[in-house]
Amino acid sequence: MEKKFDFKSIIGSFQLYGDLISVNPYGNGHINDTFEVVCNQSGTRVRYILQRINTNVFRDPVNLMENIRRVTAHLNSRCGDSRQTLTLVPAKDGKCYTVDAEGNYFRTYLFIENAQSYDILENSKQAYEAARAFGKFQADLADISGGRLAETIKDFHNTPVRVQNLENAIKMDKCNRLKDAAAEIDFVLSRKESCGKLIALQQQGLIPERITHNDTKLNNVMIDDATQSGICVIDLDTVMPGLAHYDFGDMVRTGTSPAPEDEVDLSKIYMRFEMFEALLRGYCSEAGKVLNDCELEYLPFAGALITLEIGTRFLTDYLEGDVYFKTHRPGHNLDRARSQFQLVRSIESQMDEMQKLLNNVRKEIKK
Ligand code: ADP
Ligand code: GN1
Ligand code: MG
Repeated sequence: MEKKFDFKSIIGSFQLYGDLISVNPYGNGHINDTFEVVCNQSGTRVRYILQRINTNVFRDPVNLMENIRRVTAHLNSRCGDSRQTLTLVPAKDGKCYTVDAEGNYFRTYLFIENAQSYDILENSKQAYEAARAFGKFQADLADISGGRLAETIKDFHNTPVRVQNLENAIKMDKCNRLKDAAAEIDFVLSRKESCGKLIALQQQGLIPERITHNDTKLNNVMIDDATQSGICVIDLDTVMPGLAHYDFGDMVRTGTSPAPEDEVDLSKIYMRFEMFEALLRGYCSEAGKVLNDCELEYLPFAGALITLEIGTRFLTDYLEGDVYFKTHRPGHNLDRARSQFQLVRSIESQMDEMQKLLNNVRKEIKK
């Protein structure tokens, strides 16, 4: 990581005790900078997670942190276990973040020990558990008090707006990359009509706004090493009003393929039906009680839509010159877009079976 920060002073401004031993980059996130901080507290090695908020992406870090403060306080009042809810370490001035001399915003969380987040799920038990944790998260936040949470990114899951952004990027072709992406552009534009489906259902009053996580990538849930249960939902920057489908859809995108998000060998990318089933059952075991019939009906569709949407965002970023997502090689965003579209194909081809399974699960919930 080429950026240099004055970690001693940043960490010194939080209510952390003991001697700082090390600070190292941590995790595989595409947006924020995450660091593992190790301190020596009277002979005990204690770890924390320090994050620099990406303010190019999150323009209003103060309201973002206020959302996170409210959400973690609410979850903590439900279950006071510091391994099951992220715990913010306060700064010495009482705020839940600090700003360094260069204007970078940092926050610190207690480190959740003896648990992992997985980029690729290894088995259907993990899928069930991760989805159950996200479903519980959604259900637990249904009665958060204090007014509507701030929208940390406007139109974050507004798929028609995401397609419009792609069309703008096509018109500009700033980096002369259009020539490499014709097939991918066709792929999105040929599905344009279905992109507004969920928003239309919401406008018709058939599906309600809820508090959703909006970034339910499967590596945003910690799985306990000993029990393999999904213990804690993390990465709370995008917790805000949304639709249940945004969360379930992104779980299908990230939890069903055996290959990574940027796999270049497209033959390795497909939706494992047993993982879809585990996600659906895990999610519904907690959220099923609150979802209405129309919400349930569109869960399989959400898997295809959100995968198409994130692929569209990768493609747009490729055309715009890789300005949003962190990239690690030339063409990285285009590779990511291609892999997402391959997964969309696979999800679409299994839609009938997904719908059949959904009907069974729905009957089980109603019993
Ligand atoms: P990003 O927004 O960049 O994805 P995350 O908040 O998801 O950042 O953090 C990146 C990674 O750091 C996670 O995938 C997880 O492995 C690890 N991580 C984040 N918070 C904690 C925590 N409190 N305890 C342990 N590991 C954490
Ligand atoms: C980003 O922060 P991270 O890596 O969990 C992105 C998500 C995308 C995801 C694709 C704020 O998530 O929307 O789905 O990359 N987060 C933001 O991997 O844009
Ligand atoms: Mg993350």
